[in-house]
Amino acid sequence: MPDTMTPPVALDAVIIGAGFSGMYQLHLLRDRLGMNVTVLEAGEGVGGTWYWNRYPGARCDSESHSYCYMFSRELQQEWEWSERYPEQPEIMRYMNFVADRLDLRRSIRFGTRVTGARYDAAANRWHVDTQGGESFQAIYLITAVGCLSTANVPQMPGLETFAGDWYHTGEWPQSGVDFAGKRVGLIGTGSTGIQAAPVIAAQAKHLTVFQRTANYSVPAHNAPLTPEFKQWVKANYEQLRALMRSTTNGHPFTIAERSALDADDVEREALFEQAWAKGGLQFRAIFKDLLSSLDANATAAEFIKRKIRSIVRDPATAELLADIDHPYAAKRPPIDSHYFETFNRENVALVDVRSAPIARITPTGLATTTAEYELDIIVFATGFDAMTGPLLRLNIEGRDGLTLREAWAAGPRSYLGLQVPGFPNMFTITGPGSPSVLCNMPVAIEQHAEWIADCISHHRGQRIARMEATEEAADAWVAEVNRAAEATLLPQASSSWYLGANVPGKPRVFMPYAGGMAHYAKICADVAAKGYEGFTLM
Ligand code: N01
Repeated sequence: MPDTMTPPVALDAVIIGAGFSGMYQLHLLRDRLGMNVTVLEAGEGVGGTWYWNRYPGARCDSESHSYCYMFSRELQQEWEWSERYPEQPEIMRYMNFVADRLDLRRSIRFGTRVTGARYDAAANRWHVDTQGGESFQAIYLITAVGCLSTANVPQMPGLETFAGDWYHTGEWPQSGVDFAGKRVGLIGTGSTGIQAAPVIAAQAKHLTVFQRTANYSVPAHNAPLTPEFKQWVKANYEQLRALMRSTTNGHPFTIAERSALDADDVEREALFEQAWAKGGLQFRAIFKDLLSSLDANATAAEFIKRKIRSIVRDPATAELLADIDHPYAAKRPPIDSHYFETFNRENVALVDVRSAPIARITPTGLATTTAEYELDIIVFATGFDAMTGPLLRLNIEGRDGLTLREAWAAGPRSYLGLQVPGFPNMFTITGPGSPSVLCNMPVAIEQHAEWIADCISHHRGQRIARMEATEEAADAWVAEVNRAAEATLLPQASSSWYLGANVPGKPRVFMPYAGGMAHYAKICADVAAKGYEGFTLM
């Protein structure tokens, strides 16, 4: 260490990230276990993904009464959501409310980006370095970096020559973007592009949506919450919490027990209409087998395609939007506020960049292989280097010099999505191999943060200094993650970020655990009950 450097700060635990997961983990370790903990956060405030994703229309697809912490009755009773789906600024207000209420800020270093973390076996300590030159030492390293926090900006030749402005939705300027009078190009039709398009179209002079893969979407039917509903949510705190923890995907609704194939055509259509009128992610739950049977899935797919054709007036545009190449919900299903209706506006055009791909960005816009488009602003709604990207960019080095990048060269490999062999005392909240993105995130996060806190508490009590997942346990878990995925239609969407297929060169491995949140939580509890089976404890 050069003389000029200050000695590292010695801690019990370093947590990276102050979003939903980092904030709760801090509360558990500091306030429940009395540990000396620091959270390192790149942003200038709490909020994690919501701090950065400020794009127009940014709103959570989980319903607000379930998109919040449920570990504390007091927090739930004190907070009141205004709309069925919380908008980004309201989520930020909520996160700040929690940070204040739990007095979290004093343990968080904002504006502090982690550039490296190295395990020192002799000292049994993690050394964590930051961009600002600070150094921290801790027994435990806990990554709370989210699954969708590393922007994927496609390598398009000529981007540096573009005379206008360009933005990725996941790194949106804090000051916002003024679209008035501008010709805007929006690349990407995932959940983000589908949320942003209607809002940009209402503000810009002209919007061109560049679609490579057409996508399903179901109306959100967002609306202000009624006083009766708000009261019901507070009165039913325990029931809601228990329901969310007992379901496959952590949402406050259960999946129907009937098959789409058991209903006759009239009955099935009526049920889909009912689900469409209700809107939101619940659409998937109207039949039990939409994600397990291709035939059942086709009934939902055809229903949504008929809806698209009935909404979009120009037949050629409608055909392009309904020309969807994967089963419904095999990619994360978007929900929208007037997305398909947006294509009926005079100032909106849809361009198919599957048949004629984007060739380059020009100084004045964008060129596909067949045409040129003049643009003042380009918005990349092109997604993320999901799940592994946020972890790999931390430059983590474990035991015997093994880097996480080397360990995951063929794709992520973990035990329960919680620990990686070769990386002792490192925990990955909602890491690859856990249900995370297939679940309502706060539910997945609470389960992980609680399991980690219980584990650390147990080990401190038993004087266990080191915990590491075994190679055998990780191999068995990877096999289980693959088995669970294969039991669903999820791997059938070939361009899905669940598979890493959206980032050129990324290994194709189905990353989240598709066996269901409640089932997964039980597996984790059993592992703990059996004395942390599958981990080496020293
Ligand atoms: O990203 P995506 P997203 N040329 O990867 C296209 C969560 N989320 O930011 O499918 C042209 O889904 C790409 O095309 P293709 C949610 O989990 C949550 O929309 O690869 N197009 C696709 O259309 C979601 O799933 C909320 O052919 C290119 C799009 O860009 C996840 O974030 C709200 C391209 C990327 O879609 C990611 O969603 C919003 C290229 N070179 C998002 N490269 C909540 O409500 C990519 N595309 C919580």
